[in-house]
This record gives sequence, C-alpha cells and structure tokens, in this order.
Amino acid sequence: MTLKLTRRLAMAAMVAAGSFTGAASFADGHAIQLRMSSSGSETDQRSVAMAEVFGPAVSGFASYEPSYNATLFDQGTELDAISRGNLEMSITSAQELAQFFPEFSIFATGYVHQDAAHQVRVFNDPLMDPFKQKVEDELGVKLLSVMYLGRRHVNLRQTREELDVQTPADLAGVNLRMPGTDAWQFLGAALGASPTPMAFSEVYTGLATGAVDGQDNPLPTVVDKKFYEVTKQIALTSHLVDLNYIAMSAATFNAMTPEQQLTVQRAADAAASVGRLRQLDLEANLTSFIEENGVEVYAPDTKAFREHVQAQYVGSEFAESWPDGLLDKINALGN
Ligand code: KDO
Repeated sequence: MTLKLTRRLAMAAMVAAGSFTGAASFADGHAIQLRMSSSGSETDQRSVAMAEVFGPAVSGFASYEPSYNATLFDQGTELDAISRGNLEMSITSAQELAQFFPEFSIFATGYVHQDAAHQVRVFNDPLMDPFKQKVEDELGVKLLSVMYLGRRHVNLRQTREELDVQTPADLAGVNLRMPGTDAWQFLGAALGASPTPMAFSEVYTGLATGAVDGQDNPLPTVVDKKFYEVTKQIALTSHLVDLNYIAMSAATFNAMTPEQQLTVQRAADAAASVGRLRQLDLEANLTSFIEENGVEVYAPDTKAFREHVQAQYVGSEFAESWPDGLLDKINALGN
C-alpha cells in the first residue's frame, strides 16, 4: 500500500511539474482538453449542471468532454488517472480522497455535515486550505468547488412488514451495498449493517438479483437510477449529507492563463450552485413519485442512528487522522 502510494505520488509530482506533453488541438480546435470522467449518469443533476453551465462557460478556450456511467474510468480510479496525466477532470468524493489522505474521512463521516449550505461554508472556510493544498501538492489535483449530492438514506429490497428499520440494531445482518472504499465500508458498519463493496454501475443488478439487500443513496439517485423498481422501502436515516468535489488536474489548471483560470473557477462554482439548487428541489419533491412506485418511505429513529454512528467514529483509526480541533470548527460552521 505504502509503495503503491509513493509511486503514485511521485508520478503526480512529475505531472504537476510539467514533465508531460499534451499540447495538441482537439476536436473543436481548442488546445485545452478537459475530459471529465464520472460514474454518475448523464441525467444526474451534477452531470447536467456541468454540461449546461461549466462546459459552455469555458468553451471559449477549452473543450469540455464529459463521459458518464464509469465508461472512461472505473469508479474510484479517477484521481489516480488525473494524477498520472490520463484525465483532466472528475467529480470526486471525500471518501476517495481519504484513500490517499486519511484525514479527508472527516468530510465523509456520518452526521457531520448538516445540510448543503454547511457543506459550502466548510469548503470555503480557511480550514479547508491545508486539505486543498495537500491534494494539489501531492496528487496534482485541484479541488475547484463542492457539489451537493444529497442526504443518503437506507433503501432496501425487503418490505417494511418484513423488516421495519427503526434503529441500527434492525440492520444487523443486512447486506448493504456501499461504495468500495474504507471510509464507505466503515460508515456501512457504523449504521449497524454488513457492508458489501460494489461499484455504482452494478447496484441496480445487485438489487434486482438479490446479491445485496439494499443500498444507500439520496432520493434523486434512487429515481435517476430507477432503484425504486427493485426495492421496497426507504428508511430516511439521513446518515450522510453527501458531497462531491469538482476536481481538475493541477497541471492543466496551472498551464492556463490567469483569465482562463478565473473563468474555470467561476464556471465550477456556478455549475455547483445550479446543480445544488436542482438537487435540493428534487430531494424535496420526489417522495410521492417513489411511493407511487410501491416503495414505502418512512422516518426511523434518527436520533438512535446519529448517536450510534457517531459513537463508532470515536477512537476509530479515521478519527485519529483528523487534525485536532477540526471537528469543532466544522460543527461551529453549522446551524
Ligand atoms: C455511490 O457509489 O453510491 C455514489 O453515490 C458515491 C458518490 O461519492 C459518487 O461517487 C456517486 O456514487 C457517483 O457520482 C454516482 O452518482
């Protein structure tokens, strides 16, 4: 693990130092190619906002080339690809960054972020500066803006009659699909379930075949990926107010003129903002659609979940990697 990481970081440093050649002109005649790899779908609001807001805003000097459903790079391999100079952009997560920098797990911890506005305040606060700097220096990746993914809930194949989820104890033995990194798996276990790693692109089939009992994602994702077709209940645990970061190759960004950099930064902020509002709107309005499709949506004992999840992190290897006092600073930026 250490060796692998060291080689990765060395490669990233080479890329960041400019020891790569990439200057050519692309399909639309621009010298700057911005290939963006996402495991999300084309209709996911983050993808839509990037295509409708970010792409057009940078089109005067760069060619924004998105690819969806992990067709270009597998989920979780995008940061490595950017770091090696094989990709320019991704919509990454704190959980993926925690694979390289464990302290990022604080932003992936259950019940830490309170809502979308809290995420933005945290991302723009000076407390994020050392995190952003480290990712840039050691991985060659620039975190431009924070995107709202939404409140993650537990979504199961079992009917509520078969399994009424009120507290973490009710999830004992439930084979819950979580994305495949340590921070995600820890969260699944902290919820009381038996977490199973599985790529996002495999979740629908995993639910349909019963390879897993359930998954956790925000309501807009349940609808976008049609998980309501293959599940019977959603317990509104809100265990993670989830975020993603718009990530760009630092080498690509640093090779731009100051004006271009400003345009890129503003475009990323504008896309994140548009995507956030749309996602919040969807989140607030999708419950009846999901219920009409035969999925029971209900509130469990969220206090029991919050207390249990938070207790699992105390003294964990993740919590040990968090800088002293950081959790208090994050909490102070909440409501
Ligand atoms: C998922 O795999 O469940 C997840 O929601 C995790 C997120 O961090 C993010 O990678 C997301 O998938 C993808 O963008 C697809 O929506």
